[in-house]
Amino acid sequence: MKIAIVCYPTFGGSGVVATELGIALAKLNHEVHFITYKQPVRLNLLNPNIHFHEVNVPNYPLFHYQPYELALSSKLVGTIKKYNIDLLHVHYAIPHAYAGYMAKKMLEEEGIFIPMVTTLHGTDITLVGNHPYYKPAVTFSINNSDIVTSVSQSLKEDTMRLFDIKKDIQVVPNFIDVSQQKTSFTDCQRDVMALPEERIVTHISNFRPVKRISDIIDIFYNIQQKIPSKLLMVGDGPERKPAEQKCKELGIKEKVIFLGNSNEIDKILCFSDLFLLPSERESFGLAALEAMMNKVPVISSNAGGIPEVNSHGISGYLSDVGDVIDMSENAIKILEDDTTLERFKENAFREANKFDVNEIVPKYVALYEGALATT
Ligand code: GMT
Repeated sequence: MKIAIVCYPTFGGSGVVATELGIALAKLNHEVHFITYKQPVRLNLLNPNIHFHEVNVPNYPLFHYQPYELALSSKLVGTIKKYNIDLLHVHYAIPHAYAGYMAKKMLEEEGIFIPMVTTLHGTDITLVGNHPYYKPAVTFSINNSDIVTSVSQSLKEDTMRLFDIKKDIQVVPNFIDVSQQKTSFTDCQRDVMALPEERIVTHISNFRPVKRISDIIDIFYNIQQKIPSKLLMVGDGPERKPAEQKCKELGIKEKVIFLGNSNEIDKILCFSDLFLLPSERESFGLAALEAMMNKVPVISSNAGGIPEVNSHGISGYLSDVGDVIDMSENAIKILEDDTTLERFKENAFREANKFDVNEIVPKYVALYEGALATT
């Protein structure tokens, strides 16, 4: 098949999933065309089946807001025609499903019929898409996609509750490639980050308010009072500065390392002992799954789709949003002895295997085949 993928090229989970999906499809000998405004951060172009087409938006002073949707839909029309693309898969409804629908309609005028699969990722539904300014356009784009998928059962339920949806939504969970887990667990260079007797606690995100960064600092503050430890904060966003300030005020500045955005997530997770994800909302929690694949147990909230990924008492623990005491106690329970930590690490890895690329990508391929059969 020839598949066009539209996504955000940044560090966010939706872009990562779209990129990994494209890579997996290319390995299965499908021809994959990424169409976005920048090369996706995790995309390695050294595969003859992978192509990247940049969407350019010319800057015109009349426009207060440059019309990205217009440029994207035009680019889609051109690329789909030039490469005889069979199917369009857009990740994140806003504005991708909207632009994709316009491209579909323009192509129909020329007698070209192309199915569009829309994957909902989370904030496109629960935060941004639900805003009254966007809601009618998001509802329309979802209802006019040929196939709609969501990354968790929880997100499907949120979508049905928040929007007037006339389409069936298929749940296709996010995935990881367990075979990519090459880093040897004995050669993690953890001494670069911590003393031998210290545990390493990690958080990775875009540092948006929804991640409850302040809770992470509170939880770590409690942990380090009982257990020698370091906290690695990976990523960047609006809550980073306040978090750095809070660490100073609590007197734990020396124990918390802010690493910024990183392309070396596997290396960081390799020497991590625990992952914190106390989010207010989370449709899935790909970062938690990536941690589990690297044998890192997860202390998380029970928001959204996280319970579909992190199994309570097995791969980590779940607590109510904001219950930092419970999260701290659970973290200490896992970290305080080597045997317990080792058990949780093995469990986390075993649970992560349920989301291996070989289990999940065939589900997308089956949906593509179904969509093509009815076009
Ligand atoms: O919040 C983020 O981490 C970024 C956001 C995005 O749009 O990329 O992530 C969403 O999609 C990810 C991939 O499907 C999910 O794993 C995240 O849970 C989801 N974030 C939220 O729902 C807040």
